Amino acid sequence: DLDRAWWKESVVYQIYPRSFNDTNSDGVGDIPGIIEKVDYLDDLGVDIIWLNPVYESPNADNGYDIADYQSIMDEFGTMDDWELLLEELHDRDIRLIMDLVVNHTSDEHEWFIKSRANEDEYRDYYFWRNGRTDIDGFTGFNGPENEAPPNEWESFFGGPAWAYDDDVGKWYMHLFDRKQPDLNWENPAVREEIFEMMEWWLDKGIDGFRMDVINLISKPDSVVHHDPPTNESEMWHSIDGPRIHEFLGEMHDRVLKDNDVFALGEMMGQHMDMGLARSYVGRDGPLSTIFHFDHVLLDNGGPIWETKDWGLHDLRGVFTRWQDGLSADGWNSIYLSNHDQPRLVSRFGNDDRYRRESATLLATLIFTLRGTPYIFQGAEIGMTNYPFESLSEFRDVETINPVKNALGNDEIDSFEQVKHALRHNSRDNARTPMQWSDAENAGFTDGKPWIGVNTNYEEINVEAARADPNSIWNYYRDLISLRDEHEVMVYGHYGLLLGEHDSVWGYTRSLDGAHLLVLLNFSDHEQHFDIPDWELPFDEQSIDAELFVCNYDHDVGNEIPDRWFELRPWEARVYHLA
Ligand code: TEU
Ligand code: CA
Repeated sequence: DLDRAWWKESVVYQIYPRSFNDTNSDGVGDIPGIIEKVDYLDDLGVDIIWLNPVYESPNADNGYDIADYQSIMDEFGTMDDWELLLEELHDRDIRLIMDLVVNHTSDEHEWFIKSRANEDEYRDYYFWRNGRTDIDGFTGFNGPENEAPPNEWESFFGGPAWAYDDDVGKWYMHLFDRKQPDLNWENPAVREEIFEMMEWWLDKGIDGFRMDVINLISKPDSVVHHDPPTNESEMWHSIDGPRIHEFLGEMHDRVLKDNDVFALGEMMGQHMDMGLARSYVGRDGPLSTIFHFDHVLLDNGGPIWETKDWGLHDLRGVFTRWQDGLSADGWNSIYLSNHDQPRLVSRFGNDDRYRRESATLLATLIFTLRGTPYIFQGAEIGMTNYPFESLSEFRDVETINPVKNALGNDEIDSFEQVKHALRHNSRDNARTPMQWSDAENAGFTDGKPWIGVNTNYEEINVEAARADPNSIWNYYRDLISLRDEHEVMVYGHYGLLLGEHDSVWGYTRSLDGAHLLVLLNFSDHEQHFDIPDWELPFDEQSIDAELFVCNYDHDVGNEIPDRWFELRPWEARVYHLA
């Protein structure tokens, strides 16, 4: 019993509309620009589009600060444009999931405006709390003199997680930017509004939601009940908070259960317990699958200007824990990049000498682990990080705010000091425009792009990639169609091989007597190794092996050479055995 679902068999393509394709020359991508590219998406072979927020927003956090959940941002087009996009996608059997951002709204949302105006009904839509006056000389928080925020929580974007409002005379909580006040899910009226809004979108015909930071919606008791001030570490109790199962369960019963939807939850935190993970996405859980952060926190985690070393052991360890943890119950999401992360080939591969090889190796990983695979726009042509030279080139609050704060309080001396870390970590690496061709601005816009186009667009672009049979693009396309044809790629059981190897990640996937043998060389050097036969779930003498996928010229033959292998730098090889 495979516990089949269409969203398990699908490949997701993520579109960041602002940077995808601009049709009216204002330098900002738009929905008509996506419509222009639906044939491109269809050609690539993807099954689901995840669209980053396109709702009305003042764009303090590029659409993650929503002012109206039921209308389209002017810059991106109209509701008619959006409806046409849905129709064009559905005509090609491509499904659409929308971003659901309901941990917070914009401070320009009607609910917040009414809440701030002290309208009774809306007062408790957000968390309004009194400041602290019990600490001497505690100023500088943009509140009244000698008043500190209700507690020491820090926003994920730097600075206190509370902002003072003069009219109300109280502080409101914002785990992200001050223009993103957190909604109070304790209030049943808030939940009702959200569920109705979700139903409204489902009635329009969408196929599911990607739920932004959805495991933050239940806040710790200290804030809910406004106990005396609490310490900073308590803010982490917002992650998987006390009523999270109750809230998601209610959403499931009320909205998700009766619709055949893909419910994808983004879940902050690190090292989630596997029992907890199964409670979210297992057979009886409210969600289909989640995004966890374990692998993307390997190389950072502190301030944005710090990086940490990681090795293959760490990366393989993370994925193996999740593969094993959800093998019998639940379903994984396999992503190596998105709009919040640097480019995958720059981060996990070698974007210089082995750009093609390492980008295709990473694609092999994404499509051969067990779970739903995600492509963030541009990954399919091996787009790289951007060589930022000054702070003025950045657009992202999560980069700019903390760096400005740190410069202000002398935590860092200069931009130069943090330049290399920002080039590595900043979310803006992912947000530079899609490179369509070698025309000016990479064919993204005829105007002035809202953020710089990577200077390598003359070499790295869709047009060039499609024309080259050995390109990263064609490799993605082949893997997507192979996954359609071979069930073992979707449902096969994951078994780790060579668990101690420093550079090679090996595993098998097995389903009903069919096996894949996946070998990935995560290094700039040749690797020679053999696989002990007791590690293999099959007898290689009595089984027919076929070289199924390889990111080098196929001159290695079909045989599995007595379990003795030589892999070239960043070589990826997949054998199919039956
Ligand atoms: O992301 C949550 C989140 O944790 C990131 O902002 C995180 O800080 C980053 O990945 C680490 O570099 C979601 C959205 O994906 C993001 O774009 C929004 O800014 C954020 O929520 C607030 O809505
Ligand atoms: Ca535009």
